[in-house]
Amino acid sequence: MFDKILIANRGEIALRVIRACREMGIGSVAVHSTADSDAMHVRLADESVCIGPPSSAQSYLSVPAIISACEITGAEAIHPGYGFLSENAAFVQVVEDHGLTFIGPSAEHIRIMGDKITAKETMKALGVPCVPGSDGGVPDVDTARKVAEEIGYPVIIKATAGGGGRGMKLAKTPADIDNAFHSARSEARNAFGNDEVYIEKYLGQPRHIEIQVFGDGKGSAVHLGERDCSLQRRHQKVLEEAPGPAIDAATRARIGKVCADAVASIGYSGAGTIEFLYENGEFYFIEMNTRLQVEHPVTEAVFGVDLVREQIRIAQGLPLSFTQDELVPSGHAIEARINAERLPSFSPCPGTVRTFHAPGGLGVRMDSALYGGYKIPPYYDSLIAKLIVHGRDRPEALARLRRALGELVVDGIDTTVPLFDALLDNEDVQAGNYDIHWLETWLENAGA
Ligand code: MV4
Repeated sequence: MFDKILIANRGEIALRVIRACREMGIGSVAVHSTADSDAMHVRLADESVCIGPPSSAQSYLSVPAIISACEITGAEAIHPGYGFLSENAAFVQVVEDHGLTFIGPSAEHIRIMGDKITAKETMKALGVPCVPGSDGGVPDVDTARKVAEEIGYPVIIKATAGGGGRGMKLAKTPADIDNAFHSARSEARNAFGNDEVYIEKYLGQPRHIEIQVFGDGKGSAVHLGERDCSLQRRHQKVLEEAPGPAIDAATRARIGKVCADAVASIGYSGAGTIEFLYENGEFYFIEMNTRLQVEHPVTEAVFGVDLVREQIRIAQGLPLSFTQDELVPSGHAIEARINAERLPSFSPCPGTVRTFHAPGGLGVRMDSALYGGYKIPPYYDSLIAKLIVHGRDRPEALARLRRALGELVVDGIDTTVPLFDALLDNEDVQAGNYDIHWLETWLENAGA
């Protein structure tokens, strides 16, 4: 049993982990930059250590500073949250070399999934359905042209070191392939220091469906259904829901089993998310995330489990606290990601929060590190709150989200709350009728 966990993160996710620690009787250590001395995660943790100046590179991403903070406080394990060092295999190696426990998968699994070509080859070999495309990397434009002819246009060229939408180029016709290939390569070289690329058939109107999985690191794994995260702007998720409006119980059980079996057979440990494009009733694997995700609370709501508690248990070598048969989804959950941004441009809007009042009541969860008088620093992500609602069915969840948004007060800064009010008025959103391009198209039309 861990006595003390260090949380290598800030904001709402640091609070999320501190809360799980407290319920488990485990001490918590917050780390913070000088810009975050007054942050809620510092106040809520049992102890805190200042690890550097405001810039993330010198604080939340500083491996020596974080390892030192463990040594100073006697923390035995590190929870990375999401972002920052959460998918950094070299960091995991350093953590383990210092006799500490990383709360997450092995460095090896992070490395495999971080390289998108290797991830896809691994998943394909495990029987996970993938987007048709090149077998491995594409070394030159002639090979690119050949593969594209085989799978048919349009095609998309992706960087193996990319992910999350970075380093992708679309080729609609053979005339585009030369430019797409060379610009994907050079962008990848500049952005990631790795210019290896691969090709896929471009899917025109898919949904983004992701499956939550959990491995015990000993060859057993379960799935916790899907989330539909199609409502995105510039590869930033805006609203997520579970279950997916387009997914029925039989489909969930089928793709869920494929995913659980895949991660079980590689001996995966901890939380993971397998991302798919879903079009015309078919799933196509694109990437696997080897961390807890921002939108994990919708899964927690629908399955009634504490995923952070489960991560901590697995990291201690304990068994999963549920079997697949015990995991039965109930009702519908929706998460609204509220950012400190000014509409309609979505430009970041840091500043001092004058008044903060969180909504409450039945089926409402607010994950936020905000408080009245808090000064949002300009150095980090603009996410300020996740409002998660749970209802018996989707209409109830939608009504509850509208009601909760009405109770929320954030004065002194601009937020994206008005966007959600408008989305809830939209009949496509009400019907769950949207794909990955819906939100950007709607925003363009709203701006015109
Ligand atoms: C695709 C695609 C269409 N076809 N791959 C963007 C993020 C990265 N995870 C994968 N992405 C895409 N890959 C093929 N073969 C379209 C996207 C895509 C997208 C995917 C999920 C959610 C939003 C998106 C927005 C634009 C493009």
